[in-house]
Amino acid sequence: MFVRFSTFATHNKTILISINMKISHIEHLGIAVQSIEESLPFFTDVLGLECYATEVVEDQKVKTAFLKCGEVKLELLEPTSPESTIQKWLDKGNKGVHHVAFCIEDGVANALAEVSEKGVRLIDQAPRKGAEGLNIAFLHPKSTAGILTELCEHPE
Ligand code: CMX
Repeated sequence: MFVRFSTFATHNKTILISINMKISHIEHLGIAVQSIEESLPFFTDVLGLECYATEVVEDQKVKTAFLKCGEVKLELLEPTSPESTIQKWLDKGNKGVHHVAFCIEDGVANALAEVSEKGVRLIDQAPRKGAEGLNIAFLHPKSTAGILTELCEHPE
């Protein structure tokens, strides 16, 4: 584990903040759609991205379609039930980018402990299995600048 320090000046004071977790890249953007079938042609036929996999994630009540855009993936999320968090979000008039997922190099569990220590509200108290077999955990948008944030890592 390594420690970095973030510094910023405020009210003429410099504050040192230690950061142990390391984000390597944005793993994917989650995009909520009512219908993958209707939404996919924009990404494939207009943007020219390749849809390389679809998967139903039962416990999240979603069907997903994955597209590759360089190192970053787009994850289209279609609700499979009225109780799906995605359906509830769409029903409130939202659509488009639903969450941002960051790839953590040195463990989601460690990162959860670190961000929790800094006062961030956790949705998942411990990593769980997500789409594509990744270990994932969500942070609540009320403490992440309004962006539903996912931390994820590839299993060993
Ligand atoms: N982005 C930003 N804010 C969001 C949000 C999102 N995607 N979803 C909800 N919110 C906000 C709402 O706007 C609301 O704010 P206000 O109180 O100001 O209106 C607040 O969060 C609470 O929202 P809610 O509608 O009452 O919904 P819930 O509390 O029932 O659930 C959340 C919200 C984020 C806890 C829930 O959606 C969750 O647990 N998400 C993580 C899991 C998930 O999203 N799974 C689907 C993807 C699965 C996958 O990728 O495989």
